[in-house]
Amino acid sequence: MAMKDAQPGTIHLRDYEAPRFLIDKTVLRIEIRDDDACVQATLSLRRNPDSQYDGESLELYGQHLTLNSIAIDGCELLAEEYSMTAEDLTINRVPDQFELTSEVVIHPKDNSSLEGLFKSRTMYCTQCEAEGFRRITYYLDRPDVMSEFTTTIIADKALCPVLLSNGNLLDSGDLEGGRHWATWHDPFRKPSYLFAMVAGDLAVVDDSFKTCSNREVDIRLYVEPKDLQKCDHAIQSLKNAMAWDEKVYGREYDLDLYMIVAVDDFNMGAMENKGLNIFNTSCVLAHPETTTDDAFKRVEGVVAHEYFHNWSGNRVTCRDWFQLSLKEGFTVFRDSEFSADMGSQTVKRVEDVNLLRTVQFSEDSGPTAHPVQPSSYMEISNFYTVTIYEKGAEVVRMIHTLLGPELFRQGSDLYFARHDGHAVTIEDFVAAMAEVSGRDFSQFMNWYRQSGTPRLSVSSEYDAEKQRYSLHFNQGVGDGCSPYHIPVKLGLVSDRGDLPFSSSGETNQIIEITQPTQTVSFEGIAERPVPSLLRGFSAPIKLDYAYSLDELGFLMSNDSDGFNRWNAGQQLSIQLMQGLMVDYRKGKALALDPRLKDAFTKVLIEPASDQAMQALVLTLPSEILLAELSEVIDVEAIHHVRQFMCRELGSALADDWLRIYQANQPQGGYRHNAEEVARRSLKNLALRYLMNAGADNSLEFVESQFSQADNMTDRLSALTSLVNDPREAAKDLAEAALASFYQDWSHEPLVLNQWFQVQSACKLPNGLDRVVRLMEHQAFDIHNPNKVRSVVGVFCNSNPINFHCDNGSGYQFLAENVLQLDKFNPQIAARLLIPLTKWRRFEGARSEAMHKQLSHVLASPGLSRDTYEIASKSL
Ligand code: B3K
Ligand code: ZN
Repeated sequence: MAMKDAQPGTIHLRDYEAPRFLIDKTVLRIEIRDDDACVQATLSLRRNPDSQYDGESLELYGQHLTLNSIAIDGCELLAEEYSMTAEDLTINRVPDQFELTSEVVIHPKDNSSLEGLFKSRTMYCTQCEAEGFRRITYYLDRPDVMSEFTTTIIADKALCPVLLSNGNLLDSGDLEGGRHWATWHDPFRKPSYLFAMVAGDLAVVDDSFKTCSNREVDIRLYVEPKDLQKCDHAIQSLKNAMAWDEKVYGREYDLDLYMIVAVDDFNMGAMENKGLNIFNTSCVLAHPETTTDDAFKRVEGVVAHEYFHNWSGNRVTCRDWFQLSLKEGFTVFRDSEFSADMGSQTVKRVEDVNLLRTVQFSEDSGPTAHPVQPSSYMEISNFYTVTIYEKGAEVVRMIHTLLGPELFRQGSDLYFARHDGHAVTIEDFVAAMAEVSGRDFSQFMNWYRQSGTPRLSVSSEYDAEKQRYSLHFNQGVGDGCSPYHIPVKLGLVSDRGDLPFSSSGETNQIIEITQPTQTVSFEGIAERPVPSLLRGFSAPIKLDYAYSLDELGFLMSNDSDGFNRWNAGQQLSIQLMQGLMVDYRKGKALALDPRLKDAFTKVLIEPASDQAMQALVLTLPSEILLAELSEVIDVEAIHHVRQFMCRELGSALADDWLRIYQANQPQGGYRHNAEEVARRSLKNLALRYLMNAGADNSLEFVESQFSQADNMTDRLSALTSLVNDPREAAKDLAEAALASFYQDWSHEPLVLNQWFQVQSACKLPNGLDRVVRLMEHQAFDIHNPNKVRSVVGVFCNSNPINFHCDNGSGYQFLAENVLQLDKFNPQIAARLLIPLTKWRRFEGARSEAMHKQLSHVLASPGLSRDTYEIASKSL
């Protein structure tokens, strides 16, 4: 809805009211015509016995619909019997039980919001979560109205030979004039947000999976014919996920058919529609020649995520959208455990925590912060956030940590059994966990209801005489904030390894912090240990403990917890870089602390059992993380100090990097397995350091890797190093490499996205000019969200030194693009605006310039509800 003068209203959790009517059956007939589509809906409605409502009117949601006719029990309604606004249709008087039929016309070809029924390239497809179904027909478009759907699709047979919807194919046939039809029936009741249909000219890859009860499930992956070679990884990931969910959660797939359709124009990663997932091509297609190892991982994770939703989201769904994290937090936790099991636990944990600490902590301390269970919203699309997803997953992880795997499984079994086929709340989920464990989760609920990242300060005390070691915990509980229930997994590390706790004989213990201040003492501790706190990142908090640099170096090599070994290294680098930032601001010469060099050397010379971990330990914290940790963000200081460290570590350890680079050259052709992925990541890190150091032969290495690579990981890594190299000699090489890369891949949209990303993220000066030119490139398309994310999104989120360039032109660029996008795709526009909302974190001039552009956005006429909400909350 365009916001003219009226401000969009706010919807509150406290106002939740059970639906006044229910829809037992939904029968749809969707006819795709040359210029539009005609949707006939037959809904079996009845009064909801659980509703207090005793009035006679019925209100249905509907947007951008042209109504042709509407009837109750076959009786056409007269104009005075109903009324309409831009967002709903109200029938003045309805019986207690009746059949409502309606016919509307919609315009998929003009639907650039990519919500509801829209066209992506040659294909028609839908996206209904959260409130897109109301753009298809008048409906009780809310998740607690669950219905049995039967859908007939009619379309031109030559243009759209494939017609799909949820569930099973009932029947199909030909019609006159080269048209045909197909009828699908989904036996599982579902909310309208899980409805999907697809019509297009698609190729299919067939496979099957035998479930634990020996049922054969057909797997079908629909793609454009040119992408048929890129399906293996997604299919294998799906089969792995199906087997994993049976083993770990006892969840079997329920239909005989599981379909995935890949589309190019999609607002997010993928959508878990019952039996018919729709995926952004970027999250399903993978082939070594076109796809990096990171993208392979993403495909595995997203395919699993959508599959796991079949239980956590579809069979048991959300009562209302305030419960979004009920399905998203839980499902992210599930997919993250799955990915960890498929690869390395510690690597996956480090990746997740990096995302949480950079993006989620930043959201949680800014103007769009919200609890995992929000209490209000203007536009629900704005709430598909890292808080709902990643922090939500961390909260579920804490429940898992508190209960242990067996009780957690009993809790999830109870949850699924008790609520199967229902729309429920976060409280219902936690109640199941409380019931099986006999634990009291009332204080724990603060994790769901309060926003902000808790800070836990810890200090230690050792009494040598009494052999007692004490830890004092203090949760700095802010105004109006109640203390959290924080599980802190810890160990005590000495020169001889972890000390056992006398209470259990174990070397790990989970301490539950519930008070604002709390002291925990351990007896029988014969020497002063170094505490290893928050092992495995057992709670999503900021932990303060005054580690000395030596203690961090010690933990880096001696902690038995892999995550904390990595974390100690990160803290060590962070402390040193923060010190250098002070020097930089004072105009002092920078110097590399020998302790970091020593720590790196140790890691470099030890034969690593896990090269992926080795690479992560040797990777310095990102500029984005350093910014997030700053009181006031000094973009230049962060950039220059980090560049300095990369250069110094590169040259100080050049021999080691060279040895690593050479020792890990591919042997015997490309393979995609955990070991080879790890090897590539370490090798490419070594190449980056050699390039940073400006090593003599590094340009030769990078050039030959670029031209000889037999996979996209190595090729793109070389290209990235080349494009970011400040040396004069690298300039022409980089230009040539970009040109030949484009030549080779101009027919592959997903590869071009990477080509765009490398350039948008380039840290060399004049970044904005480059990005403006990229947007004029023939391969750029502002209507394709992947392209917008690759160019504008990457520039504004991942290229701070250029986005925040002195004259404020980066901010103006972003504001202009947001306003343009807002006219046709509000969801993407609102999301893109986020970097400007952080204006309070920057110093004077930048802060003002950002504020000015944000105000300009808010003052612009006709803003969408999406963009209005983000802008107005941030000023
Ligand atoms: N449930 C979808 C997200 C829908 C976003 C709507 N704006 C994908 C997922 O989380 O699995
Ligand atoms: Zn999800």
